[in-house]
Amino acid sequence: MHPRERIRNIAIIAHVDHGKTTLVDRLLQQSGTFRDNETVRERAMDSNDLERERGITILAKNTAVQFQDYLINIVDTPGHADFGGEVERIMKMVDGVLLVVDAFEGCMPQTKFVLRKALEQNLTPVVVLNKIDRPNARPAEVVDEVLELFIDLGANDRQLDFPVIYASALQGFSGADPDKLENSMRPLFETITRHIPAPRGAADEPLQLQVTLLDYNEYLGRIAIGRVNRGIIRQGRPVAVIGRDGAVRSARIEKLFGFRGLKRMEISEAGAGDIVAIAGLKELKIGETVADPACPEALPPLTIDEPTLKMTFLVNNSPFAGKEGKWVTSRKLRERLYRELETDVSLRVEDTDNPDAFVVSGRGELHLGILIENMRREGYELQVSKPEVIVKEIDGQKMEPFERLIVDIPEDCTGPVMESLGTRRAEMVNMANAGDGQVRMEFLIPARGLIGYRSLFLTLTRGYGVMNHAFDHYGPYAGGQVGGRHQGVLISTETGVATLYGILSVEDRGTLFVQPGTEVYEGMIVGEHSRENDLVVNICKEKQLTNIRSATKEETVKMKAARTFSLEQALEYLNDDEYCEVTPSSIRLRKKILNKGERERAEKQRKMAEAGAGVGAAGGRPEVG
Ligand SMILES: Nc1nc2c(ncn2[C@@H]2O[C@H](COP(=O)(O)OP(=O)(O)OP(=O)(O)O)[C@@H](O)[C@H]2O)c(=O)[nH]1
Ligand SMILES: [Mg+2]
Repeated sequence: MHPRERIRNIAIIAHVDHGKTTLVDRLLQQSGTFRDNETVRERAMDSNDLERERGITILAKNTAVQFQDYLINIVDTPGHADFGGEVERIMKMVDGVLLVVDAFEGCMPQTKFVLRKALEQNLTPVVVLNKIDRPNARPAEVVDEVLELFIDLGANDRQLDFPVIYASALQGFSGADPDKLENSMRPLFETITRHIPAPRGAADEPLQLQVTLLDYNEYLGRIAIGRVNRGIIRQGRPVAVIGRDGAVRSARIEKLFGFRGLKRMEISEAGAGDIVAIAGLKELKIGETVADPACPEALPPLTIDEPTLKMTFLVNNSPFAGKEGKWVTSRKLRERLYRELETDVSLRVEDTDNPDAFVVSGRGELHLGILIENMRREGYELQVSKPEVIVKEIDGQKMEPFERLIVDIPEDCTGPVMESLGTRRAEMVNMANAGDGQVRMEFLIPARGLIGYRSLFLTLTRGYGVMNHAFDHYGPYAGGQVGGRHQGVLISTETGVATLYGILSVEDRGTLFVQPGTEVYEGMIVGEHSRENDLVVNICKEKQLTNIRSATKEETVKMKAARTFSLEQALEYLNDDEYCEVTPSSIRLRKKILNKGERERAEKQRKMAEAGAGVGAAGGRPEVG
């Protein structure tokens, strides 16, 4: 058992890509966790497939390193705003945070979000100014920005007294003075052990541990991770588990693990302050307390910020349903969605009147997108609707989520970007001109306004713009239509195979999403119209072959490249009357109503209903003039 005074528990927090996982690599390596001849891949903690493909951390993960006689438990957290719920929860496990800030980019929306949470939990911060090796790094300015951020967030004197370590996680050097850097992470290790307090909690009190993270392993099944709040946890001992509803059940700690580098090491016991993994408690859920059976007292429930975005998930009922996936029924879909709730506490799933449809709410498009991506890889087919922000009623007032948005753009794009954000009801709160042709602007914007904005932003900035945003607060509903897609779409009238001839015949109407040979169905969206209205097209038509020569000529005609969508791009693209169909091998966009005649009838009815409502509203107003 590690003595409590020699334990340090820290979380590494930052905006996306500021180098958290790379920093963990370096800490692991320089603490001698790996053998000299051991080859360890980059960003070793980003262990799941999607994380490696996308180069981002999705799930928080634990590790631990030894420095001198200290055991440092480290939690690597995701930086993307959508996984903020994860970060918040993790803060309950630690006593201090390393706030990593990119020495070039400076403070970003998620830097503020995570720091706010850390200060609220009264954690001890250490600031790591990372990527100091970047040629355009501006450490002095960024340190000022960080200090300002602390003051803005109402940090107390003790918190304001944070140490700053300048570092390059990539190249492995660090130091308290940017001009005297050491070729190691030792200065950072020393700052952690000196500045971050040892965990509190008495080992001689009854056991109490709250499950904060869940993991899964083929051999061990479900693994629960948490910090021993007080007492001692022992392998083989009976315990009481207190559910989130307060119900108490009995269980036994079958296997107990401590963290050592990338591995978990079986241990027989761990005392207050340490972070452990428990296997063999099948039903254990996040937020539950594991306690001494003689004293089953629950720890306070974990509070997590509410979801801000919802989507309808439904059974795939497209004409191609069941062709590509293994799991297609509503029972399977429902089971899978409810199973996700066990590990993802920032997700909500609700049944609807329609047994084939479920409302799924999460923290953003990436959060829900990752769930969909995981499901399609597991063999599910499903359809999803356009993401909608969750509007809440607070004290009788309609409130909607607002995001803090920071854009870095070339100076000459300022006008168009401000105008586009203006129509989306963004309010500028800050603007800085770096003097090198780049401008940074900060906005508060209704989350609605950001749905689908990224592609327009990239067009307006010719691809040079960078945008970053994170949830800021719920504010009064801004009202009216905000954002959305302005272009209509091209819709297939036929079910069949797209031909080169068919595609060429409609190419001047807009941008196609499909290539010759793609199977399409009636009502499927096959392109974007260059105008605002939708247009039906037949891209399956075959040219009447009159002679061989024209047939060969056709083959040599070049068509423009089809536009392809990633899953998140597809979700952003959707309109209210459309679905995205997702299968293990395809992402298709479609109209909810596939048949043109039926679609037009429904549209007419909708317009009539709207006009009816409009007349009613206008009726109260006397006509002037
Ligand atoms: N030049 C330089 N690049 C770095 C440094 N640290 C990290 N990077 C690079 O920055 C990118 C992001 O690094 P990650 O470690 O994945 O960042 P992260 O904060 O874990 O990202 P998320 O988990 O997705 O939020 C990678 O390409 C790293 O190689 C550094 O000290 N210097
Ligand atoms: Mg990471």
